[in-house]
Amino acid sequence: MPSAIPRPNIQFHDLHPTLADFRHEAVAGLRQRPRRIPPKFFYDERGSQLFDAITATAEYYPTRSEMEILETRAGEIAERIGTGSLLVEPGGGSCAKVRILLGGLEPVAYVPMDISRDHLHAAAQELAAEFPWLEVHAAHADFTQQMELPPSAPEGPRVAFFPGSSIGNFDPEAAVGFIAAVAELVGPGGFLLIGVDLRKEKAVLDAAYDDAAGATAAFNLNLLERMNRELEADFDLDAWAHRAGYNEQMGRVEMHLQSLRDQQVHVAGEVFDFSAGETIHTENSYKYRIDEFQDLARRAGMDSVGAWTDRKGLFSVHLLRNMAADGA
Ligand code: AVJ
Repeated sequence: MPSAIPRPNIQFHDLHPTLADFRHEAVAGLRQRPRRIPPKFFYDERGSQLFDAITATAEYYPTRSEMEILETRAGEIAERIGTGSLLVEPGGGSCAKVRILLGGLEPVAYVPMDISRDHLHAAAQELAAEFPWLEVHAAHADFTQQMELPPSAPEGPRVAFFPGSSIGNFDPEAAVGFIAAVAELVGPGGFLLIGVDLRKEKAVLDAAYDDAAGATAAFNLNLLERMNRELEADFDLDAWAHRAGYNEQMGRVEMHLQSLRDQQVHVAGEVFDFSAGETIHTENSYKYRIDEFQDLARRAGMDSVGAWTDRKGLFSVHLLRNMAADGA
């Protein structure tokens, strides 16, 4: 009888469930000057929904541009990587873009890692049902803290997938550190397939991060609502505004929440005084030219073995390889 039931092709692993310490990091960030809260805390259930709404706006081009590149180049990418790899996706909680790659890549297993546990479990379950031949090892982890594979993951040439220009949330120095950590994870000969948003005209970037329908504003303001929900905070949403824009000098879009008046707010039992005009820095989204990003990757020990853009030249996908000699 048990032999008639197909063995489920999915496993769940809790690697570092306690590291997502919203209370600690939010309060510490609000005490700083300028005040800041790390963007990884955008993604509670509501935040993940609001991000999906952003990707559906006309102004936010990254998602559809990257999909175009992956769809057009999936064959080429699979040819350069080869089949039978262990495919790892840090932050891959929605398991969405990887579908484009699975048919051509035929990995031995797929390991999505994400800080958002319920989101990850639901998406991984759906993926495992859709691809019954694929072993899925869903790892609940904060990859910004530590990158490690679940011990039961099978062996195979390792490929990391980091789409969406999530790399843009890191300062360039931290991006080098992240890519170096990925290089170590995939080992000599291992690959990183990574989506990177390109520098471009300010007007296009400003619109992409302040869409007319207000999806991005709602996404940013949800951070205050999340503190109200989870940290016994009392932010008055009418007294805060979404601010976003391209800082050309720094090569990044910045997002802030701006206090519209002098006000006092309680968060996790602590009192915070905000003056009118004061901001909380909530996100940086760095943009890179192709050659600029290749230089950055080389500093992390990875060489370019492919770079593609969409037809409009808005977004790029890089294939990088750890060129260290085996055993080095
Ligand atoms: C998910 C970090 C790639 O920077 O474009 C979208 C997040 N913030 N709109 C980005 C985001 C505002 C997004 N990343």
